[in-house]
Amino acid sequence: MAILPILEYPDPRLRAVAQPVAQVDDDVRQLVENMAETMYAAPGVGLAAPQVGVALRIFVIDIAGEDEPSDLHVFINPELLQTDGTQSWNEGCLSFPGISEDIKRAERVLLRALDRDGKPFELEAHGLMAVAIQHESDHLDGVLMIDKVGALKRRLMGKKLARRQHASP
Ligand code: GNR
Ligand code: NI
Repeated sequence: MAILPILEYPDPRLRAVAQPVAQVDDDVRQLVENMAETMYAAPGVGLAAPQVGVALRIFVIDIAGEDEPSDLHVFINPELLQTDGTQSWNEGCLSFPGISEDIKRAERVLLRALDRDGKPFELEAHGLMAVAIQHESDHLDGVLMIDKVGALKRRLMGKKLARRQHASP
């Protein structure tokens, strides 16, 4: 197991469209384990492979609270089948440290993906789980939080990030 470095905006690797996993083999399972360890260490509620520099369609999510048992979900080659309704959530992103913004997304999603064994499954999700699935799915297509906010907020985000990056060593 290993904790992997998380890429931060504006790293160009966060903008690439990730490729489907051809075969869920031991290398993929090793990557998934390392992604989960990296997510828990951060800590974050989700992590997509492009955030650790791997251009593959994989993400992990665990929305369990601190006082709850962990509940790791692994998604390989996910496909959003349906989305319904709207909700707004104050989102963060490990690739935008120190930033959070209200972002509007679907309230319910239905998706199909492969699990750690390469077995297909479908999942219907609401609330934070649905938000996290959409946030991570966006990462696989090179879409980031900053793309989801209006022009004014985007400028403010840009300034905040520039200030942070200027301040950090
Ligand atoms: O840790 C994270 N928190 C979060 C909060 C609200 C909506 C989405 C997220 S995902 C984020 C981790 C991350 O950057 N995943 O790509
Ligand atoms: Ni993110």
